[in-house]
Amino acid sequence: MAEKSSVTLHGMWASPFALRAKLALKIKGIEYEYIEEDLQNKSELLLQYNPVHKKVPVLVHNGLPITESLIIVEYIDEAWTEPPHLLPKDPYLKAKHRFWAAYLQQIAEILGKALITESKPSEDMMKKMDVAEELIKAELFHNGCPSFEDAKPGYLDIVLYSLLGSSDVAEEFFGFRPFNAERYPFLSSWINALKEVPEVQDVTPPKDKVIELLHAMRQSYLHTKA
Ligand SMILES: N[C@@H](CCC(=O)N[C@@H](CS)C(=O)NCC(=O)O)C(=O)O
Repeated sequence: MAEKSSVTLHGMWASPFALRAKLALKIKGIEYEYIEEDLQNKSELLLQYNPVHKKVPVLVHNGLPITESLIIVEYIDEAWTEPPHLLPKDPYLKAKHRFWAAYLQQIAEILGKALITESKPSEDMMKKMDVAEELIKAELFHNGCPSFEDAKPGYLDIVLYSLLGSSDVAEEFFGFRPFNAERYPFLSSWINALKEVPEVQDVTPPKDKVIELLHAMRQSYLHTKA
């Protein structure tokens, strides 16, 4: 990889998907230019780079656009070959990480819908989380606890954190905890360990600002519904 490559990220400060790209760049130590998009008034460049979905994040590497957050994270890991590596090298382990990332993403989508309608997460969703709690621990952590003292977060950590890292925000805004440490001690301790990582703290948007944005979004949702 040429040293003087140009790297630009189009994001939106509160986007959990843009957070994935920011985390991957930060963990890999890649310098980049950041362009904050107004999602109500998207830049011409964003529309040109992501004509299909017209969404953030978009990573532009030496003029080439890469879209979709998970594809961006994998691209970053492959294009910058120096450690830390975000995905394991072993193909089987890599497949496992991708599998669990997709599973967590499914859960978060169900949770997201429940939060929009302001209904509590269903027992069905909680049971899906029970499966993640039990099997990710057994399969990937050999029943131990995640720790980032000697290792940097990787792909699966990035996905978990982007999806469930702000459950305290959800609790404050919606008035219920979608996700609790009693039922999910492993997932909770994993997220708590991630919250201690400086790279994670650097890119996490401020809680108060996110809550303010959620209030504004709810107002405009109620306004369009009325
Ligand atoms: N599947 C996409 C989802 C990206 C996404 O939903 N981005 C939102 C911001 S959180 C967006 O750009 N929304 C603008 C729109 O829908 O017009 C990814 O993983 O990158």
